Amino acid sequence: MVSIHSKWRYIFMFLGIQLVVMALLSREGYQKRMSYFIRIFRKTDATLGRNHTGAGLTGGDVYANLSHLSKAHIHGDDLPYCPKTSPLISGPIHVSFPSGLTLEEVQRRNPLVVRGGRYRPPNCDARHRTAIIIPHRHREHHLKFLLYYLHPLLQRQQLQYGIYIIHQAGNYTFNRAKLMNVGFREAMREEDWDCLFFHDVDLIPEDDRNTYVCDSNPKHAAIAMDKFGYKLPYKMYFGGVSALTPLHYLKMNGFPNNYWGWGGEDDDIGVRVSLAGMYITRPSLKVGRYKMIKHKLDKGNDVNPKRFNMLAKTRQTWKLDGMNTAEYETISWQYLPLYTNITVNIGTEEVQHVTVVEDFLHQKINRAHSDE
Ligand code: UDH
Ligand code: MN
Repeated sequence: MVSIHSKWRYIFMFLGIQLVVMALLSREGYQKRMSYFIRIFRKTDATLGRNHTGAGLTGGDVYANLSHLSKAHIHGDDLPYCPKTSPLISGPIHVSFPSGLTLEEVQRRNPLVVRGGRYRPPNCDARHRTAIIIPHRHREHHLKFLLYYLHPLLQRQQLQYGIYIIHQAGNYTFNRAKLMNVGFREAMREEDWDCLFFHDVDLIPEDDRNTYVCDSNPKHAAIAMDKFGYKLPYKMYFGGVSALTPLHYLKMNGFPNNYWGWGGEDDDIGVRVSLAGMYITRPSLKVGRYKMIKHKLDKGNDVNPKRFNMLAKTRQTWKLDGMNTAEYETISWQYLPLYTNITVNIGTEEVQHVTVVEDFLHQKINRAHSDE
């Protein structure tokens, strides 16, 4: 028989445990603590890279499913199509930034990637050809990590792909959107890509179900970033990583060329999508997750104070400024082992301004002629 005394003891103990659990759950960051405990129990699972525990918890090793692919397979004409959903996809990926990583190590771990950062699945014919366009200057450290995670992720998705770094030459103010226009033109000049991913260098995908394939409308892929609490910051947000077909890109006249410095250009691009009669598609919050490598605002990329005024005029400017007016000078083209580097002189604000104004006048004159 249990005495009344010890009965109460059990009741108090039970209530006490409940209180501790409730306190844990109600405090900010409880997910982290819970995932820590869960990880202890699931340790063997996680190291195999087959962790399906869902977003928010730990992820698997991005290289886990790739070791059986080998150079022994030869790209022949008679390869079957790859399956519609790749069997190599496994879900959440563990992302961390070990200090000793080198490009040589990334190269060693990606033996099937060829000159210029190209890849084709060795044992099936890819259903999709995707070019990754990355605007870049002085972020070699971030690039190394992106390549470490992106190469195996794209291979897991059985894509044919190529990675292009569009490197802005000189020290003049950075211009992210104009570099994207350069990337589009140069990549399409080289190959008939059916999808282009415009990708910040510091965003690391955390789930390989976020496929690097285009939709019927422009797709915003980086929907849940850690820096925004894994939520979309606002409905029209189109920054970080986005995917467009060549047709989408041309329909909206590409990206603006005249946003110098930080901010505004991604919203301008989002507005262009709807002005061109399209809409933004997105993966689920669970899948479109990215970690941003922490950094400060770069030298040469000060916040652009004109961005709000410019944004207010997108409706008037999008046809006058974009892919049709992107002027630049390619300085060098290098096929490196893990990517193609295109160094480009994109000029300065004044030059571009004159071009846009001239273009505007030309159009006016042409219109006046055609009205005659
Ligand atoms: N980029 C470069 N070099 C530069 C500037 C930008 O490569 O000097 C590229 C790079 O691909 C980067 C992208 O442009 O990922 C976007 O620039 P960003 O990373 O500076 O933009 P973000 O919105 O900046 O991440 C936030 C400013 C951080 C301030 C943090 C203060 N707490
Ligand atoms: Mn950033």
